[in-house]
Amino acid sequence: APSWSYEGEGGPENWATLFPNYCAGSSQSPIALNGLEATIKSSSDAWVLDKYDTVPDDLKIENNGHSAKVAWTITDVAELPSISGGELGGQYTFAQFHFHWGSVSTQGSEHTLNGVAYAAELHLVHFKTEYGSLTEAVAHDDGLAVLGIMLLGGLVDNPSLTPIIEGLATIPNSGDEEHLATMFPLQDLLPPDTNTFYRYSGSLTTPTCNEVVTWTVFREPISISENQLEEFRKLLGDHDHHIEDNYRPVQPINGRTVEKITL
Ligand code: BO1
Ligand code: ZN
Repeated sequence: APSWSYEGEGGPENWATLFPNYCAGSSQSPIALNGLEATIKSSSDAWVLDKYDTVPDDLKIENNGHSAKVAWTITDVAELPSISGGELGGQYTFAQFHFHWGSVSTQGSEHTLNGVAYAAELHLVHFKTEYGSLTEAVAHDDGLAVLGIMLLGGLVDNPSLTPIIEGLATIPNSGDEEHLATMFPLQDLLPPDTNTFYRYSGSLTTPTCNEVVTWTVFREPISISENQLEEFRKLLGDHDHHIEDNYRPVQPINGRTVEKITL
C-alpha cells in the first residue's frame, strides 16, 4: 500500500486516488456540522457509559507518525469500557483514543461546528462488541462508533489532559510507545454535557477511509491551553517533520442526514 500523509503527494487531496477503496466513497468524514441544517431529534435513549469511571491499571501511549494514540493495555473485551444508548443501536467497546491538531489554534479539528474549526479534536474509537476487535469491525457497515470532542484553545491548562501531555514528552519520535505515568478514567475527557450531539454515518478520517463509522460529535468542547497544544506540535513524524495539521479537510455531505440529538 502507498504511504499517506497530510501534505504533499501523499496528502488528503490525493487519498481518493491513492486509496480508491474507500477514500473515494460518497459517505466520507469529516464533514461540516451545522445546527441550522441538521434534523432536530429528541430521544430518551440515555447514554450507558460502562467503565468510563474506571481508572485502568495501565495505559500505553504511541507516536504512530500521524498522531498520538492512547489505549488500555488489557485486551479482554469484557474488561474494557463500552458505550451504548445515545441512539447507537448497540454496544461498542473502547479500542483507543487519539488526537488531530493544528499548527495554529484556528485550525486542527476535523469536523467543524457551525463554521468553526477548533484547535484540536479528540476521537474516542469503539468497535461493535459483537465483532470482537477493531480489525474485524472495519469490515462491517456498523462496525465502529467514534465519539468526537472539540478542543477549544485558550490560556488555561486543562488538568484532565496533564497525564497525556506528560506522556507526549516520552514519545518524541514516530514508532515510540511508552506507558503513561498517571492513570485516569475516560470520563475525564468528556465535555460536561454529553446529552447534545451531532450524529451521522461516515468513515474513518484516514486511509483506508472505510465507511463504517457512526459518528457522534458533542456540541460542547473541552478546553486545552496553548502550552498544552505546543507539546502536541513538538511530536515528530516519519520524515523529521513535526506532526501538526494532521486533520483531513471536510468532505461532501452528498445528501446524508445529519441529526442534532438531545437526550
Ligand atoms: S478516526 O477516528 O476516523 N480518525 C480513525 C481512523 C483510523 C482508525 C481508527 C479511527 N483506525 C485504523 C487503524 C489502523 C487500521 C485501519 C484500518 O484503521 O489505526 O491500524 O489499519 O483497519
Ligand atoms: Zn481520528
